[in-house]
Amino acid sequence: MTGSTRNQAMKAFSKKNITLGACAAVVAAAAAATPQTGRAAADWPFWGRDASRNMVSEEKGAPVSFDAGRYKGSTDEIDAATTKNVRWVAKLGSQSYGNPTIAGGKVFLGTNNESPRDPKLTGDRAVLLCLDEKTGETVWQFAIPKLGTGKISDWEFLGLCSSPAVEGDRVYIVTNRCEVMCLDVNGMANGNDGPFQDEGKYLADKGKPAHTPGPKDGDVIWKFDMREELGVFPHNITNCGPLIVGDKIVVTTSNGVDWTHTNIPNPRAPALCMLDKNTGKLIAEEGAGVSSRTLHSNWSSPAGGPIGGKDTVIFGGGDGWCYGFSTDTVDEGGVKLFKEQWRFDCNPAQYRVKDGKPLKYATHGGPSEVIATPVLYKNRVYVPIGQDPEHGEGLGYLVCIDATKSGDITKTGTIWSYDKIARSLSTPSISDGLIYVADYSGFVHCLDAETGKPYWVFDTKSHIWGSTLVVDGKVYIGTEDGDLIVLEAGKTLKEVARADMRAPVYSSPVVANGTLYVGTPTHLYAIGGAAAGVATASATAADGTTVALEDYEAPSPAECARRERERDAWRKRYPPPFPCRANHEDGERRRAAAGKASPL
Ligand SMILES: [Ca+2]
Repeated sequence: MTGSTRNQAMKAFSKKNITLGACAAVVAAAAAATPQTGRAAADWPFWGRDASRNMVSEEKGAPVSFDAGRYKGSTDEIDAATTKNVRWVAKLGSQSYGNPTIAGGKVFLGTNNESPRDPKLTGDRAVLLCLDEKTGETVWQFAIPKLGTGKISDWEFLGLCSSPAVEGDRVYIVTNRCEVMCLDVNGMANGNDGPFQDEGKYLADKGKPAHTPGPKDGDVIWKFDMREELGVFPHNITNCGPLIVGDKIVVTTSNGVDWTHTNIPNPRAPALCMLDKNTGKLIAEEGAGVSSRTLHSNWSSPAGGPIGGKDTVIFGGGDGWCYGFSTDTVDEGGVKLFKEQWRFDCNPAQYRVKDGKPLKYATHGGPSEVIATPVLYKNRVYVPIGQDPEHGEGLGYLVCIDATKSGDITKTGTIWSYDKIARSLSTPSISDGLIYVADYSGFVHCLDAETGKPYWVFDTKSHIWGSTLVVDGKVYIGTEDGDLIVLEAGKTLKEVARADMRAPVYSSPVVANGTLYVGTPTHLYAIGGAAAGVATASATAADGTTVALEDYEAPSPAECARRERERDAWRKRYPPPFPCRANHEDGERRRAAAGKASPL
């Protein structure tokens, strides 16, 4: 990202109303499933639910009928009485990108400090929130100070981007300060567990006296500073949903270019590292040279699982290649490295070189890195390429890789590829032989997972940052324009429902224990969930009914206009970090000029 566009973003958003194809807010469902019939209820403890990162849940009866409610007057507080089937709404900061993870009766998620929970810890910080799964009330928070580098390595107000990974009584994150951190899920309430004991000093602003941690503060077990220990130069911000493999934790470093966007300050620093999850000690680093070829940054979270009986880490590189690493290590001059099994260039040759000349990065038809998380499914890896949303729209590519091969498998490992997808940040979902994947230009694609044959493309008419969730025969996707759209899973395209979230949905919906979680930058909604035996917060909530599409009454023009005003007010209060809307208009112009309404 570059920093000069913030004001333009504000202008772009205040000038233009957000127009949507539909104003439907109370969403409708054709299926008669109710939360009470929920089965296979389970936690969602990691980014992507498990190591394969395939965002498919086995739960039944996930909520589709709900209303996100109205703001109280001109405030950004949701009036609970106006919500429908919403169990609780938690106020977040002003920007939240990562997903909530749900485990052991708690909900963990990252945000910034624009709704400070502790009057003693104010100012810009990245915040890990731990909420009660039943009530949404704050159990504890960890409000991490900024690095002070500005946009170069810890962009103002972006908050904690990492989706926490929870296992037992430990929660793992990668902080805005480029640290891997292990915390106690119980926070300070049960005492200060260690070895790390310096929370008070850590939480204090530079030059200020140490904070006195209380029972509502987070409790750090250990931390590993990737800038100090590995010489990482994070570009803009550090992001990663940590991967846990046995006793090891694998994380992306976010090493990348500096403010010039042409210089890589440390091309020898790894893009990926592996630590002992119990001690935080370094086990191995990536030595494949990813950083030296990095186009922008390394933000893709690792996936993993057994391939041919061997624990394998799958990594989408900032160089646009995808890698399979064994968790075995090799010693190279005293440095322990991941053992590389295979590598695959996810960019087709024509995105790299044209007429013998390398194509420039960030141009519409040039090469891209991997930001989405590769998905491991039946010994195959599915991964799209994409770029920072600030770079706008551009050509994408989706590949299906045979992960059982070894060496450079760009030529030999392609099972199929698909070029009708735009740049994508979205992690695919694979279910019943079909792959669903969204792109940044706003299209959701459904293809045959075996052959790559496309079945349908759905235009959300908005940008998409987040990923699809498949649950109970439905595909959920959130959009930048603030819709949560529900499509029928299957070879035939059908829109089932649409909810107006009143604010952009940058994150991905997840489902845990019968509850659907949808996050906007400012609020986290826990939707439905009567099956979990939870008290309902609003008068109309969790009535267990769904509204059939044909019985659904569309809101009046006056109500639609009111909602538009509400969205506009939200966007004026919380302008995005760069002109998203202008980017989308640019994409629409390109498609119109090419005479294409859809990429197919
Ligand atoms: Ca503790």
